[in-house]
Amino acid sequence: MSRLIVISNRVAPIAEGKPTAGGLAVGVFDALKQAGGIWFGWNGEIVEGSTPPDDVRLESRDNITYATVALARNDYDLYYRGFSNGTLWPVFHYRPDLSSYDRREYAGYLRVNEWMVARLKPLIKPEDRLWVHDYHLLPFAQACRRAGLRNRIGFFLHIPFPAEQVMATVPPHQELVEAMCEYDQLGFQTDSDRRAFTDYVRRRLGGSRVVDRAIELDGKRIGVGAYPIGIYPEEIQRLSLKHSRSRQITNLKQGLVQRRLMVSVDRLDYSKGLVERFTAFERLLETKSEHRGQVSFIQIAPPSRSDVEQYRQIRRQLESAAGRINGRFSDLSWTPLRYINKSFDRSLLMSLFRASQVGYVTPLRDGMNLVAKEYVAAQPPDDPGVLVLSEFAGAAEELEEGALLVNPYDPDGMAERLHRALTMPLPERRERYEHMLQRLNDNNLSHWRDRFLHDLQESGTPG
Ligand code: ADQ
Repeated sequence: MSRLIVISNRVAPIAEGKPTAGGLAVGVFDALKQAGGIWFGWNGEIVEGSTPPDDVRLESRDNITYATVALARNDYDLYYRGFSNGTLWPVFHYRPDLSSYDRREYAGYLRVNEWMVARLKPLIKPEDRLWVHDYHLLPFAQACRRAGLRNRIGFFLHIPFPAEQVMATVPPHQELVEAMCEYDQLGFQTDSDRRAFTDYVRRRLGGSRVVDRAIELDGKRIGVGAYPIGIYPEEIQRLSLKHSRSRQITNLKQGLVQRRLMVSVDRLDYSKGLVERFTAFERLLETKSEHRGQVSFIQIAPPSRSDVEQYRQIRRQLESAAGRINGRFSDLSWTPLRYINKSFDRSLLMSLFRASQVGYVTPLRDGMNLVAKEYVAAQPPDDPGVLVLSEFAGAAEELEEGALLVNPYDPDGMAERLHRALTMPLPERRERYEHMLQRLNDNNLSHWRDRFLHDLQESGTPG
């Protein structure tokens, strides 16, 4: 079997042979371990100045070579903080109003992609397959081709692909999509994202033809598919049991007395709809007084990208909303909302999911949202909680029959759904849970990876 080379902006931390994060890290780690290969990307280090250090750090374990580079401060500002997170992230999450564009940042983005290719090239053999991840690296294949690499190259987008008119708000949109067409296989989280992409191509790239699960452009065929990323449900179930008798979870349960628990876990990001979620919770307490004193809502949201202004802003808004809600409704023995700005150990989070009656997952947009899937997998089968899920999370396409879907822009509608979730009878909860668990088992993380790698193998016309 040919080697697999994975390229992602960040290379996941290596801890006792297993990466600690979810999704990308775990899925990719397993694939690399099986096939043997290289995981290439930024190691998180920033070197002051504008000249990046050219050396690639190599570290091998578990059949994987981690090949990492540091970024120069200037490149970090232009490529990562600027174009990737200041321009692409908001637009791809349907927030062009929060996006800013600067030609220098875009030039830096293209330059860093080329610079990364130049670092990686000496490590590549002609028969290697390359699998590139996410929006930081849209032009990576184009840079590879320019550098003379003829390998098969696939790309998976972890975030949504926006509708054509929204994509068109990024000034170099056409260049970016043309660059994406240099891949042999493109993967999206959902069928809507795949359709948004092929729509763009059909309307804006002259001479292209969209055929069954592929695009034909300039005599080349590019595979285009939807590959919803999954989890390992059994692993989550096992993790959720690990802490169920720990002091932290026992104390939490005792502190709740008979109260019902609602849980949300996110990176602190405006795409996750936290302000709207808090507002809907407030609406619930306003309109359904029977829940006052009876329900506790824990929101865990460690800050991310705090050096981007929009993230500092959302943080301030949330602090103010949390203060208002608690000021309005708390009494001496009950605080309705616990808003916690730090990260937790994965197994503790899964135990928290297990201990709660409602998983409240309401992003304004999300590529997939693995928290929704993890919440379901962590539930006790005999007494499962209810998933309240935004219709704009990629996960809604798979979980629509089991979750209570909500529109996060409708606070009254969300409050009604929360009430329904908090009062749902056991037989209905079980039926919904079983439905969702079946879907998660049918499309677990190895399924996601194997389907993508299979289609990559069948795609393109390399050499
Ligand atoms: P993210 O936006 O980071 O990922 P998500 O999929 O919800 O979002 O979470 C990724 C992982 O991080 C999950 O395993 C979750 O448990 C963990 N996590 C989240 N918050 C945490 C916290 N406070 N403490 C500890 N762990 C936490 C991007 C896309 C998503 C897509 C994934 C994978 O934005 O839409 O689902 O990639 O493709």
